[in-house]
Amino acid sequence: MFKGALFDLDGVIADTSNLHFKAWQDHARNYFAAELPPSIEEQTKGVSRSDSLNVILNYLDVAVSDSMFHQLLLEKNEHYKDSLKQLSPKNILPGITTFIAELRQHHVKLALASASLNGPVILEKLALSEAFDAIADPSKVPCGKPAPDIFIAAAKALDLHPSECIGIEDAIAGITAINESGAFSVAVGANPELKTADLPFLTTSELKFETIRTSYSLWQKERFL
Ligand code: B16
Ligand code: MG
Repeated sequence: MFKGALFDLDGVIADTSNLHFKAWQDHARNYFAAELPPSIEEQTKGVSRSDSLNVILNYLDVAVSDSMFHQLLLEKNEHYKDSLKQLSPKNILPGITTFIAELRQHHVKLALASASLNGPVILEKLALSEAFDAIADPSKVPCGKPAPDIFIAAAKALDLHPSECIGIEDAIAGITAINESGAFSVAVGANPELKTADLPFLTTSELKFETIRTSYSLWQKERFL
């Protein structure tokens, strides 16, 4: 049985990933008179703010000065934070409250492994801070997703080895990060590339504790064969 659950935030706990993309989309329109396609939304999911901006500038084939780069980051975050003003427990994705309660009933420890520097504020607004035993700080890890660092840090914050944990993600970069960390990866989302997860689900409402427990046990046994 796993002892820890390492949660991504945007797109797993709350419906905030579209707010990130909306902020980037508005930036692209205002500054570069351009539209960002859905493929860019996918490429920026789970990816840090500055890495996301690099993805967008590459797509637009635009070079900007360092000061402009920082200005764009700052403004994007202000815009994003404005959109969080109304955030409340109503924004928790379907099934997540029950899933978290089930994990806690089974004495599973919970850690946040989000790339977002706004993670602690968002958990607070969702009234979920108390449910989490630890929050891994993305500013303190050497590399962002798809590197495994944030999941390794989250497991460590729970005093666990990653292999004793499940990680839950909606982003391809995030699933790669969990797989590299040595934790058991659970994906939520319809993108076929998420099938590289140990256990993929289409939506958060399908996250079932018993299904995950059974699949994790098989995975553990196979690792030692
Ligand atoms: P911030 P996650 C990620 O959160 C988002 O998916 C990604 O779109 C965003 O760029 C990143 O956080 C950084 O967020 O600008 O708030 O620091 O999915 O890892 O929970
Ligand atoms: Mg995410």
